[in-house]
Amino acid sequence: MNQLTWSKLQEQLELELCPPGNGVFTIHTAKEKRESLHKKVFGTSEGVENLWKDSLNHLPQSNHAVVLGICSDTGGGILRGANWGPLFLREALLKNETAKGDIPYFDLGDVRVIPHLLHDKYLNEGTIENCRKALYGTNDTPLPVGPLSISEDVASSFYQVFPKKGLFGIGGDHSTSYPLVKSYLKAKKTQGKKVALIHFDAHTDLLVERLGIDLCFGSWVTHILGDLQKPSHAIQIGIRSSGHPKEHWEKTFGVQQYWADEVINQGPGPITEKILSYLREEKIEELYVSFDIDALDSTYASATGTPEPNGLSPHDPMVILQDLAKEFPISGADMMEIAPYLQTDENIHQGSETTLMVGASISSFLINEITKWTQSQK
Ligand SMILES: [Mn+2]
Repeated sequence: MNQLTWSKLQEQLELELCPPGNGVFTIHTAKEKRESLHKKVFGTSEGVENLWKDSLNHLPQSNHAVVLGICSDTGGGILRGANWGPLFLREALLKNETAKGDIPYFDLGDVRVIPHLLHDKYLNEGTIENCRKALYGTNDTPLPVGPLSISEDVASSFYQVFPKKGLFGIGGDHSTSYPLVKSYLKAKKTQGKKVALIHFDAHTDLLVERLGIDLCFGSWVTHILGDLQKPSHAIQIGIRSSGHPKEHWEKTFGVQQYWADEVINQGPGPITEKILSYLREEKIEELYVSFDIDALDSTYASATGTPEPNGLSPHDPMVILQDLAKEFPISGADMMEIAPYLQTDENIHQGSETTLMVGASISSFLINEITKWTQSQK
């Protein structure tokens, strides 16, 4: 069954991905930021393509969390700009790392993104052929072309070859969690592992479709529920912007929700206790954490497509995550919807720096937990 070998996967990664920070197709925009990232990762900003390919040789030996950037915001649609999340968040993560070699994760690189595409199922054959030529130089390949399709191809191959490694995805709009979570859940099912999804967000992301599109930032959760053992293994925290009350979502979809006002009024401790006792009861073994930065109040997270007031403080998810992780290992996670060029609130001075700083501190925690889990796997 497990026919995919590391050398095949390596070929696939070299075709479907590009060096970290290069996922947005541009020459000049954010060039300095990109070069600065490359200096931190590779020690130079020259010849990065080859240095990145060489770096992939070390993946099998790595016992760190593996980072994958998905610079796509095609699945968003209110205020765009989350395509810059992977470059800027990495920069924020490495702010204090000066010399090459201190990077606290293994960087797989970025998905090669054609910014007009989403998923291959929305494309006709002619477009797929053209885009294959553009990305891979030939039409004679079965490789996918849309960012969600490429991401799912990469992540599912990754888990086939490395079932004991964990991915940390950087989006991207929240639709880019769909391929990450989908492939994670399928891999865990194959391994016979019982897992839960801990989803921080101001929104439920539980539309069936939005304007006819089923895989977008507002609907991705709906389409992974069937891959959980029970829909109640999806636990959503921080919800506050919704056209329906909590009961509607819990009854219609079977998910569990803790709205932002519950977390604020009861405190993160008691909420975590409830989640923990449910996870114990259900004999959950591992967690995937999907974090939409808009779960945080807009004073902390203004650089995002749909900032929302009355949200969590950065302290709340940290308390919840730290307490959950003491008992349930986090074996996969992502940070979504950070749009560093968006300055959505003029009253917040340097809003994108704040957003990146809090996004980086939560991401560091999650990356570190995935690394701990990886190192516990024998
Ligand atoms: Mn979301």
